[in-house]
Amino acid sequence: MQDIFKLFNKTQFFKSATMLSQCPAQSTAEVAIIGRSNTGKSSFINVICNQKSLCRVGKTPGRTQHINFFNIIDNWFIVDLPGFGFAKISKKLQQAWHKELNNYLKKRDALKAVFIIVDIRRDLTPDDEDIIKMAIEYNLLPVIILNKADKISKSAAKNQLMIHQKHYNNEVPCFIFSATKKQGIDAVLEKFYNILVN
Ligand SMILES: Nc1nc2c(ncn2[C@@H]2O[C@H](COP(=O)(O)OP(=O)(O)O)[C@@H](O)[C@H]2O)c(=O)[nH]1
Ligand SMILES: [Mg+2]
Repeated sequence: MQDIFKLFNKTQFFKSATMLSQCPAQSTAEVAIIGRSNTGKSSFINVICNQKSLCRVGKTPGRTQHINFFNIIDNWFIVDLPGFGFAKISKKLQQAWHKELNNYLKKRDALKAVFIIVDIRRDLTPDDEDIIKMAIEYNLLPVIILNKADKISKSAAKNQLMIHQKHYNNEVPCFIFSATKKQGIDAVLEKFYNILVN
């Protein structure tokens, strides 16, 4: 466990892309992080890498949809996908992005899993559910991260976990997490590492 922690701590920003065709060619295994804006994607990446400012937290997304690649080691990457569900971008741009995302999930050989970051207090959005459906269809592992667990009681968190697990017949791994309280890191990192290795 300590070794995995050390490995992720080495993660560095690699590049920013506006199109998925600009994905690094040397990647052999990568995990994409996605979710509605403000659910804590940037905080999640910072915390699993035990770094303060690898990703900018709380930054209002602009008009440009950036995809950020972080290099864990050699050919392993964490991919920070733009958050969806904010009003600033036009319908047309949103549709274009959905198409691009669909292509990436479908065609990117290096991609192994998609971590969907959600606010534990809220239901999954139709976008979240779409991503999970697409991931399953394209043979990727969807993983649900129930973030901001510090905002509710332990029993309420467990209850939310059970609801999500039941909804997907225990076929989609779900984790209770808090980026703020650094809760749930060990289990999530272990999962992350196993995905990259296999
Ligand atoms: N209470 C609480 N707040 C969080 C947690 N994770 C992120 N936040 C806050 O939620 C806001 C959005 O976080 P950010 O990482 O930028 O979300 P992103 O838009 O999905 O990348 C920030 O104000 C964070 O400090 C958490 O686990 N608990
Ligand atoms: Mg962010």
